Amino acid sequence: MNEREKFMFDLQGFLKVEGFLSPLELKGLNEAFDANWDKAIPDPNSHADGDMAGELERDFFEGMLTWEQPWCQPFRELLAHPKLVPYLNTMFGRGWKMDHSPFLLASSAGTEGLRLHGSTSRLFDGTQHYSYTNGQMRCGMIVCQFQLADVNQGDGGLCVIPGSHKANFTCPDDIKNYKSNRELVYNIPCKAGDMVIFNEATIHGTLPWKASHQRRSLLYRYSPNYLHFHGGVYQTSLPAWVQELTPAQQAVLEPPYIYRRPLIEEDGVTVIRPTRENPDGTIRP
Ligand SMILES: O=C(O)CCC(=O)C(=O)O
Repeated sequence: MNEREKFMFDLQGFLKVEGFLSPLELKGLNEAFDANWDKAIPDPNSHADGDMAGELERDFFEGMLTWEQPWCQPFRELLAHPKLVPYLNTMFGRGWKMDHSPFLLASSAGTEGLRLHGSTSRLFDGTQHYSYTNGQMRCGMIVCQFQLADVNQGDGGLCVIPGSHKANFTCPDDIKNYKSNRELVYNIPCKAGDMVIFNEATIHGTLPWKASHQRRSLLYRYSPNYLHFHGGVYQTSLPAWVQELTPAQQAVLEPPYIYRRPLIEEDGVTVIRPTRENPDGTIRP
């Protein structure tokens, strides 16, 4: 993560990384969805009031890590992607984990949005926050959104209020439902293959989808190594299929804990196992 990207993420509470996915990775992910479209379910988090409303609900997919081969493989490759690890190491410090199952949001023209939400800085919430102290960024949950189709400005989809991760006052309801002060809300334009990383504390949501082509946004959420944000079925040991993954990919799926937790190096391959003599897993010359 370079100095320009650090400046932009600290300032805005989100960052766009252009061309994150290679054309081959993008193709593999899209083909996996094309082959499994029957697994779509209606969005379980639907909440679109005011001008976020639409005639259709978003399509939602999860559980892709356990789809049959070869369809699960492109999703597994993203878990500890060597281009992603430096961003997570910078935003969290060393030690982070996947929060819950990756999921896809898909929309066609006329699909509703999602009310703006985000914890800001108004109240202390360790699961959704941003701070910079002693030369280190710290974040609660981070969302990595991989765009599998173009998003032109005005198409709809992911939107943010830039800088709102540092906001101190309550966001009024008529801004949250997109009825007022629309100029505050930025619909991030992307090309297929771009990634947007945002802090869950940044006010964000979904604008109704207007484009004639389909929205396809794939979301991976990561949290600091000691916490788990999302509810649902919570596992304290790894299921058997995780043995099929690389050591780095397995480390990403470990439950929340600190003591002797495997730490992933920036190459996305090397896993450091802290010991009694080296409890923080620091690589020493
Ligand atoms: O990308 C979107 O449509 C919104 C995602 C969202 O609200 C979230 O990840 O909390």
